[in-house]
Amino acid sequence: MPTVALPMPSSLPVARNPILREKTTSVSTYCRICEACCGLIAELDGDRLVRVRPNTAHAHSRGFSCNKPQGLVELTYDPDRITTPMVRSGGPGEFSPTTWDKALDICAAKLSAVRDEFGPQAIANLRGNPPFFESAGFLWGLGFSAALGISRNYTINAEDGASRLTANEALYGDVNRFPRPDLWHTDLALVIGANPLIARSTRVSEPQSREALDSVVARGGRVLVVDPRRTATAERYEHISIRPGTDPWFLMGVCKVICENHQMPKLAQRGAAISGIDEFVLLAKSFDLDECAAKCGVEREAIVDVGGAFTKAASAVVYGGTGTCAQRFGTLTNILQDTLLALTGNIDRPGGLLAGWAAIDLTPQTPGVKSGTRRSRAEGRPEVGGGLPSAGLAADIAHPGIDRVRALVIRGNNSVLTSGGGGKRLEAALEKLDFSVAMDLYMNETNRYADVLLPVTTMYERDDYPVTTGNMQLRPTAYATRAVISPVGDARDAWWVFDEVSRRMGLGGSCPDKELQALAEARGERPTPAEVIDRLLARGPVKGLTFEELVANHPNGIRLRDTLPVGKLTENLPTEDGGVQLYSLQLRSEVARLRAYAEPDATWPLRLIGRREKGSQNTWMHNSRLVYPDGYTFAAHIHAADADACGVEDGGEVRLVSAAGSIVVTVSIQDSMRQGVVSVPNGWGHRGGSWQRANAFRGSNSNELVSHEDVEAVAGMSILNGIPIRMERVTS
Ligand SMILES: Nc1nc2c(c(=O)[nH]1)N[C@H]1C(S)=C(S)[C@@H](COP(=O)(O)OP(=O)(O)OC[C@H]3O[C@@H](n4cnc5c(=O)[nH]c(N)nc54)[C@H](O)[C@@H]3O)O[C@H]1N2
Ligand SMILES: Nc1nc2c(c(=O)[nH]1)N[C@H]1C(S)=C(S)[C@@H](COP(=O)(O)OP(=O)(O)OC[C@H]3O[C@@H](n4cnc5c(=O)[nH]c(N)nc54)[C@H](O)[C@@H]3O)O[C@H]1N2
Ligand code: SF4
Ligand SMILES: [Mo]
Repeated sequence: MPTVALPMPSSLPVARNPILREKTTSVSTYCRICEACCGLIAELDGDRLVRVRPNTAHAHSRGFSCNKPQGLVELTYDPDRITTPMVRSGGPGEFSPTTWDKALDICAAKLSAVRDEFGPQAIANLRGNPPFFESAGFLWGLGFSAALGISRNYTINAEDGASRLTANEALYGDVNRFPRPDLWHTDLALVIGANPLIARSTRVSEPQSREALDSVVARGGRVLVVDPRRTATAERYEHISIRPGTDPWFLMGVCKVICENHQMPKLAQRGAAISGIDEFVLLAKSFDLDECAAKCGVEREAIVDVGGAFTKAASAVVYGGTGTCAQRFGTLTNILQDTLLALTGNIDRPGGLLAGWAAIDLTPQTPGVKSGTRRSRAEGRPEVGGGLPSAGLAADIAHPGIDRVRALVIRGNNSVLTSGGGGKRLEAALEKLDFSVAMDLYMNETNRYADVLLPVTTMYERDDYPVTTGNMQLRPTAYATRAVISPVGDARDAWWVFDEVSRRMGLGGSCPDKELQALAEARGERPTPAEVIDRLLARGPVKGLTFEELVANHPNGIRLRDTLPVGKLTENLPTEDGGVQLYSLQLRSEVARLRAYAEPDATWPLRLIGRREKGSQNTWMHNSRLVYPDGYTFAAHIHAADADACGVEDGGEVRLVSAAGSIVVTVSIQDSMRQGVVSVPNGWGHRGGSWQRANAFRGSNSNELVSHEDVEAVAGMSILNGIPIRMERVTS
């Protein structure tokens, strides 16, 4: 791995030195709400955070930030936030305040009791999205699980990107071989099932996703956006409207066009070594272009055009998102995304797909990690990349047996609203636990069933370094932050909570670095997150970098490289012959399934898809007045022709019905919608959380329309997009 010398203290204009914090009102920090992790300047009045703004000089975000961090300033001081430890004093959601000491003792005693009687497998973690961006909580969480012997981790991966991981396994032999699209140097970008102008970045950490895509066009290239809805991203570039859930037909059509071009064999040789190419070419050629076009609802000419564009482009990438993961053929779609790049020689090549690179890279280094070697106990859902599907948790708690889940450690998760088809089932199951503890900013629809609720810090109240997103950056940088304010009320950091509970259980601290822990304990102290970060930095490719050095001397971060390394993505591939596998077992089984799949009959004429609104963050930004002003209306977007067919007018109410359930929503007629498609924002349906504004907005939970049983075949992902539904007018 190349070594990078530490640049001199920032050559970029320095905002304000945080060391001078007491005397100034502006300090540098960074946002940890989503993958982008943008640099921010926080304006303080004493110890009170007043405002945040983008850091125009930041090496990573270069002046971008959205409105969410300002929304989080409001949430930090929100009276609805939980800032005192609480214990259950009655039914769900009924809590009384207590002290940290008492709350931690209860957690230690109850977890010990379950562990002593039923063994560590009776305790499980339930982790949501926000904990991914909190490095110390992430690291101490690993240490906590190791100390207690917890091996069951339920996560939101099966609603997010598990099928990307199973595609990595099919193609590169390892769920952790993660390709990153070299957006800054490519000549052609196909954005499929993603909306980076609103969601900013997924599976990459790139605040400037719009500028990156604009740069493709500026270089004379093209940006093609495949989406059933004319999103902000589709609007800005070239839109290809597709029928939801049919992406493999579109991508296979594109592959066929590429394979039929006589230049293809020569093109394929430009990139990494590929296996199964002849077999794949035969398969692609066996598809009929007219059938592909009919199935995906994209004109044949458009498919031919895209195939031609990939053949001609000097370099090309595909950028996929949740729209292509959380659907019926998620794994196959992801496999085909990379396949068309393999066919055109764009794997492990500048401007194509490359491996990530970071000063701290925590990607597991064990080669050949497979999915599904472990499964959820009751329903046999696959574990992918260390995560069991949160939708499988309810059955693992409720289904009788000696190996039931009996205790749960919940952190930053709201699966009652976010897991596919599992919400009500999970609510019933949570009541059957012997014990559960939750760490959150709010009491939400899920943790209101916990026995103990622990108030944890917001990103403004803790030190951090982007440990988990570093490897996702397209232009590697390093930066860190100290907490910019003291915790509000009694809020404490999650890492400290983990450490306290494992110590009180008599199992030692939860610091993941045992050597460091021993050294600190010899001094009568406990190790800090900054010390762990320093040790991880010291093991990385950048020499001389420390947490304090970054905080004190590099408030705008440091640029480490302008490019990602070439050759690393396919270096020592743990596949049979070391090549990228184009004709994997997964591809073959999924193509057979695709061909056999019959769309449901006319009882279900419409298809449901999700929508991420500007400023939303899954379930938890709805209490912010800035992001969700008073006039906000929760609405399903529909096409005018579908409204006519249903006899509903703009602003009217409809019942959306799927085979799994039904919800009532207000409709908004939008010309951005494709006919036959209904789009409903995800993460709503608040009831019973402490967030009163969120509860007051009328909003339904689209996951009630998601099937619990009918899941994606390889990764076990919930099918959240392309759900067959019908729409009925509600007459009051
Ligand atoms: N239908 C449908 N369902 C979906 C999706 C979809 O597109 N459509 N998207 C899926 C995706 S991609 C994801 S990632 C999941 C998200 O699913 P979840 O992670 O379950 O939900 P979130 O709303 O992100 O956050 C959960 C909780 O974290 C808390 N929180 C916020 N900040 C912090 C913090 O700093 N520390 C702690 N401890 N807690 C904090 C919030 O208050 C909230 O209660 O939803 C999935 N569900
Ligand atoms: N504002 C905002 N930003 C967010 C979040 C948020 O909740 N709000 N959540 C964050 C999280 S946790 C994540 S994982 C990322 C997700 O990042 P993205 O995946 O980029 O986010 P989405 O907006 O859900 O984009 C999915 C797109 O797929 C389209 N789509 C739906 N079905 C299909 C289909 O069958 N085929 C195709 N081709 N397209 C389809 C949808 O119309 C939508 O435009 O965003 C992050 N950023
Ligand atoms: S894009 Fe994501 S990381 Fe950047 S400011 Fe918005 S929420 Fe924060
Ligand atoms: Mo996500």
